[in-house]
Amino acid sequence: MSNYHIKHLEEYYQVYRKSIREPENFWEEVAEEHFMWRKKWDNVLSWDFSKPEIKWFEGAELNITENCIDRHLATRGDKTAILFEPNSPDEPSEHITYNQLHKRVNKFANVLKQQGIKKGDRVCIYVPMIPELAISVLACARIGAIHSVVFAGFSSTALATRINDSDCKMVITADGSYRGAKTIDLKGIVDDALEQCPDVKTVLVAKRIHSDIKMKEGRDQWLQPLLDAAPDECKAEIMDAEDPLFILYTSGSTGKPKGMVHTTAGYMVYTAYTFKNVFQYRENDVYWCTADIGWITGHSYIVYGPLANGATTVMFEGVPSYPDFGRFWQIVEKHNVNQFYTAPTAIRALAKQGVELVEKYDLSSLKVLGSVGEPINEEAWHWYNDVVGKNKSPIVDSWWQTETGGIMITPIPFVTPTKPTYATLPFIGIQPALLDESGEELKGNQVEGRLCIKFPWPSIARTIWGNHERYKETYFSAYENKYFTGDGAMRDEVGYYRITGRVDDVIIVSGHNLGTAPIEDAINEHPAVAESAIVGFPHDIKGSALYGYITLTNPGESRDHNNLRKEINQLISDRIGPIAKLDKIQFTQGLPKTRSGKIMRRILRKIASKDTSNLGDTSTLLNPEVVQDIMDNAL
Ligand code: 7RM
Repeated sequence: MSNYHIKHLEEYYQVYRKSIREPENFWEEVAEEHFMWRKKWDNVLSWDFSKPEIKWFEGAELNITENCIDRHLATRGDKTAILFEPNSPDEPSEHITYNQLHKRVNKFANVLKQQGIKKGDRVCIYVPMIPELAISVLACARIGAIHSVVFAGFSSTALATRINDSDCKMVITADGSYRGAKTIDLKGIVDDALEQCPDVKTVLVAKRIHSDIKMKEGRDQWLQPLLDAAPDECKAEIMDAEDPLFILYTSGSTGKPKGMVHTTAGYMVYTAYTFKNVFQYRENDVYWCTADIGWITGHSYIVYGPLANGATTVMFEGVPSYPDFGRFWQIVEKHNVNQFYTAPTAIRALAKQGVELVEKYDLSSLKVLGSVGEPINEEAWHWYNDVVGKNKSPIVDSWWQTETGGIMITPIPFVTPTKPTYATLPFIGIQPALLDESGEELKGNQVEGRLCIKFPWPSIARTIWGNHERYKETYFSAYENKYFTGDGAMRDEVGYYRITGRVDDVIIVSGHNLGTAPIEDAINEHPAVAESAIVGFPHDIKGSALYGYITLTNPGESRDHNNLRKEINQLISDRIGPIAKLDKIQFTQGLPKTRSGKIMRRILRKIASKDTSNLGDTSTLLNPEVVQDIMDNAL
């Protein structure tokens, strides 16, 4: 039996049990069968969560780009590796084959070397969703430079903080970017950021929007002429299994962003293995993840996971709303997309537009529909399942984090029966535990607690760049000998997990622990409601009471708001119980979201508690104007 591709539920349980009983044998078999090693490991795993120190495949040597590119050339040289779909539907798509990708990555790697970048150097990549983004990531990996991709929607301050935290020597960027009908002056943002970054010696600039930009003599260079002149063969640097592959920043609720460090071999094995199974990818399928490569979802499931499997991965430059809200479905039809992976925030935005724009397109190629990033509320789940999936494409609600590197709790499509709002079962090799506040593990089913992981998996982040103490403090100190995720979850009667949200979002009302997700589900059932977010605020008697921020599907329509409030509370009462009724309901124009689409409840909590003197780090906010509006109309 090959453990690599799971095809039915019995097999899942069998492989799962093996992965738990003999994790080292299990991962060793996966690693041996499916990858290209320059040297095999001396030891599969050593770990100590108290330090914490985790090493997978120690002693092994490899280069991840040989696994993602070179080894496919013999059999898949002319197959499309990256299918680039531009912002505008009027611009032609670009098919980059594995042969072409090989050439372009090698050329780029040679340019990096010529510019003095060596193994272990940090390179900041601030590039929009154009092929150069994926290619520069792979070029760094080719020569052993550590890439630090910063989402090209972040401000100059956010960019400067990230460049300086990891001492990047070089920034790769573009003249500008397209985002729907708008263009963004990326190079201008980089110039502003670099005023605070004296150590950056080189800026490479890709041409995308052909805008008239300033180039700083001695620092800035156009990328294309350098690529044109570079040789198209670059020997892959031989890396140790535990050499850092990349840094990716994730913002905490306090303090500066954390530079999560991922290493080479374990990350490769786990992202490849999860990709194959979670999306049931078959040769010649076209796979599309709508995330930006600036997030972990893009690193693991646009670039590394798909390419390690020789897949065709779509890279979309634009936004779901341009030229209209049918753009996603138009792309699915155009490229016959088989696996589609997106976020609940996008699903809710599209659902709000109705079904016409979906039904206009032929979506019959779709086989698997993924969701990631936030709890998917029940209404959005059904809409996705029924309207997009026509009830035949399973919804893969995949729970994971920047820190976990790969998908952790998820259905395997056509294997695990799905259940609305449930991420269902732990993936192969993952050992979750639910803990109560005193740190006691909750055994058995039908329990709710804090989600921890008891045993290392290959793609767990190894440290926070420059601050191992913070890594230990954040993830390994809440509960002894366990990785703490920061999320709350419940386990149902058959052992399925439902993620209820960040633990700091759990609200205790009159001694009852209430997760935000189920309450928001109830509210969203109301036909007038588009989106909602619940937070707690101090209450004399209940300890905490609930404050709801609600956006309406049709904000222009005149409605009796007090009546609406009553109907919403009635729904909550029916679905969850009177304990979960909201004390205050504010109708808002929008909800504050991070640029990766997560609702920033931290800010809503402050507004509800009338504590707005310091809102904390708001630099990752997508729509700051909404915050002012909410503050002005707070109850
Ligand atoms: C992949 C990613 C991580 C946080 C995580 C959760 C939340 C992600 C789900 C989810 C419920 C899901 N990385 N989250 N996926 N919550 N169901 N399927 O998003 O580092 O940016 O965020 O996102 O709270 O801890 S991330």
